[in-house]
Amino acid sequence: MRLSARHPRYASLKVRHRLAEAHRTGLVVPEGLIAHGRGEAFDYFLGERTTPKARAAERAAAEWLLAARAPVVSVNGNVAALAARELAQLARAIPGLQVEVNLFHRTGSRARQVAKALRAEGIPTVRGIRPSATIPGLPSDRAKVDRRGIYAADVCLVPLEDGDRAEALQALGKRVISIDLNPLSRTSRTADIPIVDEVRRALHAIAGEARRFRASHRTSELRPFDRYAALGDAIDAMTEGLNRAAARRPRRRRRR
Ligand code: PTJ
Repeated sequence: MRLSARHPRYASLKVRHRLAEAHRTGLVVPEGLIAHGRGEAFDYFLGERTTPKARAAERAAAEWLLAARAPVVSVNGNVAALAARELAQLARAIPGLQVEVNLFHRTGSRARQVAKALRAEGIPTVRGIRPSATIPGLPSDRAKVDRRGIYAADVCLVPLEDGDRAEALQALGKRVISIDLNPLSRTSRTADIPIVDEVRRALHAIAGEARRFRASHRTSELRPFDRYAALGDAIDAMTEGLNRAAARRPRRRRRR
């Protein structure tokens, strides 16, 4: 299919096209396309921009990842298809950040495909292809992790995660940073730092903040973060977006 750059929704159509292609190769599962549609809807409400509170959460996330003893980012099919480049930026900006494949719909070949997509963007080491540990109390394949990666991590960045695993990671004493456009999801409501932003914008922003922190100072503590305020603000931003749209709604023309 040819997309015209003059189409008003060109950027969004290009992303959809990329995901559809990734689905054809098996990197993204059909459920991933559904998840993307849901994310798009929430991003519409946000005005497809990073809100100031999301930016503050991204700054806090950068600080935590730099201060962590063993930071890990967990990568599923959607994230690999959408944001492999931004993940590579993040890995460069945060020394010691481990990148681990973690799939809900897990097959060996999908895990290898995710790793291949990440390596193609310059991430040399990808964990999680042959899992060596299990997160207790989690019935899905998301429990399968790398003993030296997620299992040993103190801070986990989990873009497009499910609520069960966010809770299971916390039960193991890990701090969880989520990226999820749905502020009502269980993942967002569970995370220690919920980032309500689009995954590529969020990863890009965290990498930028990390570079700035490293150039100025480096903190060695995980400073408290007000997750309730972050979620409340995201809901407010979406409500305001909808109210503005309602105020601008086209009026029906009077028939003569
Ligand atoms: O590759 P797999 O097998 O691990 O499966 C990945 C999916 C995404 C299918 C799986 O994790 C899943 O089913 O996720 P959920 O439960 O649908 O949750 C995905 C969440 O991510 C939803 O709350 C969406 O609103 C949100 N989301 C979708 N696209 C984006 C997003 N958040 C940020 N940026 C996006 N681009």
